[in-house]
Amino acid sequence: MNMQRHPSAALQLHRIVMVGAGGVGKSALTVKYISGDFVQEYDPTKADSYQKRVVLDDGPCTVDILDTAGQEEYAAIRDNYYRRRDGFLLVFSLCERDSFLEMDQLRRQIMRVLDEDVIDFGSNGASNINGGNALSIGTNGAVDIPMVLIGNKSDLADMYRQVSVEEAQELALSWNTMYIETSAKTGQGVEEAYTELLRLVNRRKLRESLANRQKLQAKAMAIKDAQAAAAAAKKDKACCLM
Ligand SMILES: Nc1nc2c(ncn2[C@@H]2O[C@H](COP(=O)(O)OP(=O)(O)OP(=O)(O)O)[C@@H](O)[C@H]2O)c(=O)[nH]1
Ligand SMILES: [Mg+2]
Repeated sequence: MNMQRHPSAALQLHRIVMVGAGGVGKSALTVKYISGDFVQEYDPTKADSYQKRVVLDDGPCTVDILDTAGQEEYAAIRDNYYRRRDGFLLVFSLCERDSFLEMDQLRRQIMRVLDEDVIDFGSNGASNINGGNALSIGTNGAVDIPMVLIGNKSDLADMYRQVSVEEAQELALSWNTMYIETSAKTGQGVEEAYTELLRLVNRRKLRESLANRQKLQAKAMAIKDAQAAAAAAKKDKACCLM
């Protein structure tokens, strides 16, 4: 199989964020993914951070997960969570329609914050290759951000479902991303959700690093051409004087 290896695969750190309303299961999903355990009790989060070594298709990497607060009282500090992050898991509960209806708004907030960073990037002229958000403009002109839509608590969906698969898929499609149903209790879809997001992040970084390399090569060629032209002009001048 012809697999493309990331130029610095061994050093990859992928920084992702859990986003969604209070009580939808962001912490429970994160703990399930990190340790395999299910946290039964509800202890609202302010902000927690976890790290795990994982092996993706092209080698090992470290995933850093920022688990944010869904509770409304923390809404004002969310902007800072989204900065300098590579990917986003947007989580709602299949048993709570309001948490689904909040998704589009939360996505807009992420886009707004990352857009501001693009504007900052333009005005101060600094590079965002390593330090900034994983941002680029997609073919449709929208900012292309690695993101996956998650419908959690699938173990309760038979009894309490308030959001259909079709409407969740439709929303994900309108974001140009994928939709996955999970259960932090049974583990259904959990590994897949994180792995799919990490793949999107990885692909994005690979594309960016190739584009940067091409830009550097083009710059080097332009300098070489300019130097050759200057040398030729100097030679012509010397000939004329003789
Ligand atoms: N049955 C079931 N319960 C779940 C699932 N995921 C989370 N829960 C429960 O839902 C409650 C809230 O889960 P949390 O993970 O703390 O929710 P959160 O999104 O982190 O909430 P905030 O930190 O306030 O934003 C807890 O009692 C969990 O045990 C799931 O997939 N199935
Ligand atoms: Mg939490």
